[in-house]
Amino acid sequence: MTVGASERLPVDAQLRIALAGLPAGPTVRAGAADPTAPLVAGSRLTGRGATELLEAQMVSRHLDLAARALRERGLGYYTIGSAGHEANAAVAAALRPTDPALLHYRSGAFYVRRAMQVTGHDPRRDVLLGLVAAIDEPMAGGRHKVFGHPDLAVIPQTSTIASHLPRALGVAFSIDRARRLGVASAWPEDAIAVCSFGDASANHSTATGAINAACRAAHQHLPVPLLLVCEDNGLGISVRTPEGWIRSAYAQRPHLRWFEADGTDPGGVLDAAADAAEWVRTERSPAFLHLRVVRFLAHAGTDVEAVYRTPAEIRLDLERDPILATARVVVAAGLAQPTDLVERYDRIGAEILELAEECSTHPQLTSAESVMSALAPRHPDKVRAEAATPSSAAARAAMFDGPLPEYEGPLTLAQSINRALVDGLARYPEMLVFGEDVAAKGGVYGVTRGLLKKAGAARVFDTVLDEQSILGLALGAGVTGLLPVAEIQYLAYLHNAEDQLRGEAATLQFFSQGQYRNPLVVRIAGYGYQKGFGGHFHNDDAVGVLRDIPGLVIASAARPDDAAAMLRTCLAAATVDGSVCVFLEPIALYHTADLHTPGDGAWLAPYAPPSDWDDSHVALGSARTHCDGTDLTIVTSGNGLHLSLRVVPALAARGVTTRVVDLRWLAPLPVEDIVREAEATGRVLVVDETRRTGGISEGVLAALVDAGFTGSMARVASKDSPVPLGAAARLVLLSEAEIEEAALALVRRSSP
Ligand SMILES: Cc1ncc(C[n+]2csc(CCOP(=O)(O)OP(=O)(O)O)c2C)c(N)n1
Ligand SMILES: [Mg+2]
Repeated sequence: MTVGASERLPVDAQLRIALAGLPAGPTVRAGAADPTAPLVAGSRLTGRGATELLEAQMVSRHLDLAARALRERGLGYYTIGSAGHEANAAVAAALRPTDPALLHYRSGAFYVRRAMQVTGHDPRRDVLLGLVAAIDEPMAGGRHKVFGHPDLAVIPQTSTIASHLPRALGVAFSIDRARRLGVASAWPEDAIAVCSFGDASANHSTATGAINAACRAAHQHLPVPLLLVCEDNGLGISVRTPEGWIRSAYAQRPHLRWFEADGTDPGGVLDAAADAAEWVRTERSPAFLHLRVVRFLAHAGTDVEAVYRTPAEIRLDLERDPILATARVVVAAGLAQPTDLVERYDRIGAEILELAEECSTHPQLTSAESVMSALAPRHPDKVRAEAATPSSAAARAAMFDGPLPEYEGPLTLAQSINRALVDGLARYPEMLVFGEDVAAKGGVYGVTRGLLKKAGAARVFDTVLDEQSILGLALGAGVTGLLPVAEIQYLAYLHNAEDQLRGEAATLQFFSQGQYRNPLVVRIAGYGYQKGFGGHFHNDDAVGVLRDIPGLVIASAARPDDAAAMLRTCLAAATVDGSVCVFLEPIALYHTADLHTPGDGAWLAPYAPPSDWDDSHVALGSARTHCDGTDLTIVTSGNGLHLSLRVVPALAARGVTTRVVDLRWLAPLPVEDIVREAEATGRVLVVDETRRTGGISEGVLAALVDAGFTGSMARVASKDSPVPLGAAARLVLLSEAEIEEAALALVRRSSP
């Protein structure tokens, strides 16, 4: 049996009948018509354009049919199609193949039409290989069915609806920002970003936030060349979009130019898309193109639309087939006769089925290693070399515009991070620092103070108060070639935007085999111990949501000397490997100077400049051991380091000598160092300032168990509770007394 041997689906059968039944057009007179002339005066649709459009639409339709046929035989794994949406091919025709595109999962005809603009590409093969999860699918390599290709400037999307809009905003913003900064960009200077999505998706807060951010930027006269294309089929799976809703929500939106077209009018779609693209390209301002389309073949292969739609409604849609609409134009122009089109349609279908048959034999991924090979590449030697390479003395001097930090004397954690950011700005002309209140105010805690003045408003700037847009900006900047250092003001405020890290940032290399990357560093102030101030949201320590994101780097610096070197390492890892790094900063230690006694200055440290090979870099996943006791190993991080080191003398007074391991990286966890230091004493107390559940201690203890550590283990952690205001905060946060008590108990119970 061949792939397509089963009965024709109604949409397929109906289209063939309708094509055959079109009234015959004028006789074709070879060479008489100019293929480059408009078919209708004033329209951009030419004879050649209409023929190419029809070709792309038919190819896309047959790819959907092949997806069903493959699925039926258990050879394909994806059936969400583009059938009914093929008017989007005209949007591709109106754009340049170098305009970065972030596509809706029903923008298949766009993808096909764009591939036709670049010689040597076979979009049929790309899509079919995706459907069968073949290793040689050019974008995701068998990890997902995506529309994406590095040669076509199509950035692959995950299937979380609307999650690509913040990145699209970021790409649009970065096209012009890269030009302004004079740094290399992945896109031409006059490119525009195009982003398609469904009508139901247009309601998602991720979408509305990104569109709002684009409009706000345009309001500020910032260039945001973003073409938003809403492919409105009136449905979100089974839920109807109220008639006229998209128009009423977006047609009158200030700073968002409105364009619209009906999918059954190919010339109209091309003209509207071309007008919109031209407007966005020249004005560098966002536009919204509303495409009215229909959805054939239900939501996906498993969706029975008869449950929520009437047969009459489904039948009526068939009359609005965009392929039939283009065919009408082609026949009416004398470019082909109806019988030619049926023949062409069948020929394309047969070729695609044959190709599908061949693609279905291609191998899939066969090992966990090969699946994960693209997730988060790590080249520690290159990262080390990159981190240790200073910018020129002149560049540093110009950027610091004052004494170099290595001559400033001992610095606090906040000061060290600040100086490392300045060094980064000197080293990487493509580096941007942005977030809420980071510019003029210099951050809530002064960590970004002075950066605006030093690096200028093009590189250090405040953003809209929307964490999804902040991260989206970073994602778009990263994929464009910039080095974004975004700030999320508090850990609690990452959570509303976390999918931008989880679903988007951390998966891009995975779903593109590293052909697209979004290097980025997200600085987040967090953790507790702010002496009762701020309540839960300013003392949040929920690191579990980060620790379980595959491939994410999580830095958690407690000391000023570690912080500068770790930040430098994150910038280097982002540059070398495209790493996605979260840099957690303990607010309570920002301005801490002392450890044991007031005035001891033991929490201050001199700044190691980037040229100091040993001190200027901290390898990912490497811990630091303080003290060299032999009775007990405390494993900790963040505020836990400060608390634990303060307990060391008390333990010594009780005859227990301690070594304290600062994890420094919560991911990758420094397993080798943990195990070595555990073996050194045979006893491990994990001191976790976060939570008993979902915090850090579970991972550390599991790593010790996995490594076969047979010594004694215990843990102390903060309570599984939000942090209350005032003195009550102390009731749920881990205390020095608890650490001391747990340490002594562990030593007691494990001593002969
Ligand atoms: C954030 C999120 N929520 C829910 C889903 C499940 N889901 C997939 S498609 C879809 C409907 C999308 O409708 P629309 O945006 O109109 O696109 P269409 O499929 O109609 O083209 C839903 C709810 C999802 N993918 N992502
Ligand atoms: Mg829809």
